[in-house]
Amino acid sequence: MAIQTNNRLTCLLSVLIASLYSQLVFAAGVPANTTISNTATVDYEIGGVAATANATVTFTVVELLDVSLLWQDAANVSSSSRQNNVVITYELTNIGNGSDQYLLAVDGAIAGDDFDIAPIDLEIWIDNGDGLWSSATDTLYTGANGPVLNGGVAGSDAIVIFVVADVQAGLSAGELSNIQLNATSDTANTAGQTGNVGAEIIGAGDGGVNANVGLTGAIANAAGTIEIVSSGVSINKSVTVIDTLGGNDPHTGAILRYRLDVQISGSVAIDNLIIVDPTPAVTTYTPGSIRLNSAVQTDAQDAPADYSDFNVSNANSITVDLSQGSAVSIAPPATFIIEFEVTIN
Ligand SMILES: [Ca+2]
Ligand SMILES: [Ca+2]
Ligand SMILES: [Ca+2]
Ligand SMILES: [Ca+2]
Repeated sequence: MAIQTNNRLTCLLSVLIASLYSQLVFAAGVPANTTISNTATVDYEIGGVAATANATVTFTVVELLDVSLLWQDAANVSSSSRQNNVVITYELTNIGNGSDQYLLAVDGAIAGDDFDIAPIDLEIWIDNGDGLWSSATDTLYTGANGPVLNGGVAGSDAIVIFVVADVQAGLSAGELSNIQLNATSDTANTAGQTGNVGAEIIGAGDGGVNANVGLTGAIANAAGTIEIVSSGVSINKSVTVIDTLGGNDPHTGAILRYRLDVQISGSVAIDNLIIVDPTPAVTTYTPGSIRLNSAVQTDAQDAPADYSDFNVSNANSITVDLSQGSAVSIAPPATFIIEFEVTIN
């Protein structure tokens, strides 16, 4: 009878082992390199005497290599034709159960849209955690510094990635360009198993456990779209003559009151908008005559009192920095009126 009981016990444990194995190998939620033990107990009697047998199986969870990449912008990213630093946002997530580093690549030459962006005009940046791109605080991807994400640790499994594009000139409103970001598991890539779903990479997982290439093939890509929108800065210049006799004849001594109407249109914010207007020949600038939207501006370079000057930033010219030392991005629509006076010599 003892032999029969042992056979039965062996059979039960085999089922248990098979069941445990199938669950553990594919349990992405359990961190890689986690040890799981399970002890089975069998109670029985021999000749009326109670007895107990135990059997323990121990597994170490293997690492599953899986990755997800999603485009995050709510709509097409607007750009004017010829604009720098157009930012497309993606989220990279390690949906495996271990720690993995990722190789990143961007492709600006996707077919089936209206235009391509040259590789030299595309950069990949890794966010510092605030979700906003800044060249001062985020990290430029160089090929060797891909993000390390841990799918087994909540909060350490995802990161925002930016593609920053310089869009060329000569494009028309409505034209689209799809920009594809690719992320590849470094572990799968190193083993030459990228895309090989189900491949087992011996000893390549966390802590030396085996790594399995998951259903994503350990590679992901996502495309975001840039859309060209109309945008522009227009400037219109006019002059009023105020002569010394109360009329408007441009003779010696007459005042020329110049007016510049600057208009920002379209849907893309304008940066570094600086207006420079040289004093015409045979005229003399009237000190203290600069007005911006009717507000008096000083001739001195005295920001932040104002951002206008005469003959400081540019020789014998008025200069009005509407972007206030690169601090202000001007969103359309916006209108500025700049006035200044000169006298005919
Ligand atoms: Ca790993
Ligand atoms: Ca394209
Ligand atoms: Ca950031
Ligand atoms: Ca000033």
